[in-house]
Amino acid sequence: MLKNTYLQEVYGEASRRSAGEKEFLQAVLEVLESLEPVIERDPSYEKLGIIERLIEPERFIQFRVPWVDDSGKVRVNRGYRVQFNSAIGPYKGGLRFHPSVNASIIKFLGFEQTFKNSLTTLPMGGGKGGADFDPKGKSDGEVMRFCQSFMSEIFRHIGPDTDVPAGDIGVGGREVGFMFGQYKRLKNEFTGVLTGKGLSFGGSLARTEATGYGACYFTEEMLSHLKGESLKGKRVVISGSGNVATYCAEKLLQLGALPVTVSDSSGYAYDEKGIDIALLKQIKEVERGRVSDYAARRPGAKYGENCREVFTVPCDVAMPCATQNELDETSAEALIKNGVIAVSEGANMPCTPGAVEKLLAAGVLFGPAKAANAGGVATSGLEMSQNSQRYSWSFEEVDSKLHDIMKKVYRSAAEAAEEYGMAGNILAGANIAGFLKVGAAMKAQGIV
Ligand code: NDP
Ligand code: 2IT
Repeated sequence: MLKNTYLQEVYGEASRRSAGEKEFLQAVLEVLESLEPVIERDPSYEKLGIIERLIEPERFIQFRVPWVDDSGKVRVNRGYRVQFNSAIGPYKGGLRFHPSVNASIIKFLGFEQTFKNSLTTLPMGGGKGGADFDPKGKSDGEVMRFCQSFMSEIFRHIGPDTDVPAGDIGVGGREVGFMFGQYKRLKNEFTGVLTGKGLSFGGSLARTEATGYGACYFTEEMLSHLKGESLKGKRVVISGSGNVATYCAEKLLQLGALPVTVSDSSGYAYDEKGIDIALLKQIKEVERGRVSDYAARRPGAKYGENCREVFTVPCDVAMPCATQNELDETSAEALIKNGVIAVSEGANMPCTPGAVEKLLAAGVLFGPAKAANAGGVATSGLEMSQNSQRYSWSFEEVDSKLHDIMKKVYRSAAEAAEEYGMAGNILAGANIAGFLKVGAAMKAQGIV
């Protein structure tokens, strides 16, 4: 609930203008709630219309993506790119290919990305894009033709100093490779216009691992600072079984924790011995299979058909790594009842506002997405640096920079929370810290 009348008016106008864009408005409201003390302390934000400008994308592009399927039939999808905010650097953010993609989803992700990128300490503005294309069940040829058609439109809007897309749900190394090839062909330029590229053509070591690893580094910092604890020996419930979930599980095992679940939209696997990473990668990355295959092939693992029930599995820490609004109040209640001490968001906005409220009220540590999962885009920023230098760093160098960045992300969120009288509220702290840098840059650059 907003108490500040200026912010109430801004949110009222946003609700009118973006009526029906439920995920976008949810993300905006959460940020505005955190910014109340900041706006009240410094009236110039209001006078300069910083918040009104911050919630309105600089540019929103929607386009037709026609492609031909294997049977020769022409298909049409809808493509998007939102260029949300370029105050602190070129637009930067992933592309999502999933049937649920629409303007609201793309705008919520682009809005969040602006704050997340600011928190990384690197010079990147906020952007996001994607299409309502479903790569599931498509052949490599179909995916390639779709990616080429998608790039044939967005190539004119992006560039290594303008806007640098990457992966997200449904977009991994294969899709980035096809899109990079088409960009290079259209522009006759070999530049770092996308991140998450293959290692043989400019990709960064540790980018694949970065989001999951980074989420663990962040959670470790939060547990240590606020509870004097570590991940060692903790049972962890993970949702999702894609890029973020897989490397989150891998790092947890390295840190001596026990990840006991993975899920997809069809169900979840409970593996009390701890997730077998080699088997998970074989099924998900090589065979493009399902969590049900994992459960069937892993002795002792159990399978449940309702993916939301993954959060009923008892754990010390939960790391939702699948999609937005997957962890609701019922899931939060189940986690609290089972004694969870921390929830860290690997996915973007996986916890509903009601769930967050319940977790905070119960004293559960909460690592918000824009801080906890910032390691992916941070390492994309490191990939951009390596591309500009025409050089590449070792895995250890990149991983150690990532680790350092995640500590800084945590520290700046924790310090901002303290500074504004909300010590321990890392959600508010991350929103405030992310905002302060973007807000200062916007003030300095005049009315644009
Ligand atoms: P992947 O495509 O690799 O994996 C997505 C996973 O989430 C799959 O297991 C998928 O299951 C599951 N999932 C997707 N939609 C739903 C749904 N509606 N209900 C239940 N499960 C679902 O994507 P990523 O691992 O890259 O992304 C996961 C999350 O992390 C997203 O929120 C993304 O925005 C966020 N993120 C990703 C970053 C990255 O670097 N990749 C960086 C920061 C955040 P199924 O196969 O059944 O669809
Ligand atoms: O949500 C995200 O931060 C991502 N999908 C990663 C974006 C990127 O540019 O690496």
